[in-house]
Amino acid sequence: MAKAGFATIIGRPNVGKSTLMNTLIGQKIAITSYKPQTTRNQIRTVYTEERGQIVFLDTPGLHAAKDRLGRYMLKAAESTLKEVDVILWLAEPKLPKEEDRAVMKLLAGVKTPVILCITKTDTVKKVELLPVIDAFARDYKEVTGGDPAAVIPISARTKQGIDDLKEALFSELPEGTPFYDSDTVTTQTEREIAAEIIREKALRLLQEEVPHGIAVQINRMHTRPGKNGEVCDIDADIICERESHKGIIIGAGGSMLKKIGMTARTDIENMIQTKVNLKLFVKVRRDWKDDDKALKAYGYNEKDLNGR
Ligand SMILES: Nc1nc2c(ncn2[C@@H]2O[C@H](COP(=O)(O)OP(=O)(O)OP(=O)(O)O)[C@@H](O)[C@H]2O)c(=O)[nH]1
Ligand SMILES: [Mg+2]
Repeated sequence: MAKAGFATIIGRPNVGKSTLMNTLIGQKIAITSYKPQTTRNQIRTVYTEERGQIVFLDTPGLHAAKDRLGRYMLKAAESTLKEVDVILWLAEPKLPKEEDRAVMKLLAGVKTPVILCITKTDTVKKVELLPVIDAFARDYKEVTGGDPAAVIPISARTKQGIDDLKEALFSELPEGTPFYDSDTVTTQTEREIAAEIIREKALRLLQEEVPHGIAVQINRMHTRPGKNGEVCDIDADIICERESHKGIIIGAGGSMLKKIGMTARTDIENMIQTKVNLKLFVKVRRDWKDDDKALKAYGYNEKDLNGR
């Protein structure tokens, strides 16, 4: 009988969780960027092959939350730990720091098996990697009193170790029938992915605190017949925290907003395989990251969080 189960991907911000999930499923669903705290929600994807089905949960990086949004993000990650069949914990190929030991303390409280992935191995030499693996194994034992189910060095960039990781994942999953159709790749809606794509471009193009204060809301997404095939009209708001941020997002003569719109449009067109007419508006909503109603409106609703 084939295997079927849930795997959550956790770790510090920016370690490469979303990149790894995209690599595992062979498709870009979760947005990624070189800035920490890119992912804000649970992103569910589905990987199906002969051995069975793995439902992946990509989660926000584990960090010290400063506002309601931050606490929501932490909950989105931590609430998955007890609900899944296996925890995929990602760490950088550097000797464990206090932040890594904080993750170990969190893991000490759950019975779910843990696969520790030392990722970005393309950035270090092999001789540097072995002491890192040893140190993680030793600290893990010290903090949790147990051992990880497996320790696997990988690189999402070169795909090294990905097959070993899949093997380790399947060996932790129970036998069972698949949860989703074999052609399901994600449970995210096209609207949700479109909003995330716009936020990704803002994260990549804007500097410092501006992109971290942004939320994206799709107000309209509607496909109609055009002159040369179908056209999808999308109206979206980019919400920011300050009037000064609004100016930066719009840019001189509207140049920044145009750049965000153009790059987002190309990605959305590739996703839905339809020509897109994207209109972006910038709005200021002060302190939305601490406003319960605003958080819910922008898709950060605690009620929607569950591990499976
Ligand atoms: N060299 C190298 N870079 C990587 C690898 N995996 C991810 N990255 C880079 O690391 C950065 C962060 O990647 P993300 O996938 O967005 O990280 P994340 O853990 O999801 O980050 P948050 O959502 O903010 O918690 C990006 O610049 C990636 O290109 C890897 O295997 N090798
Ligand atoms: Mg991420």
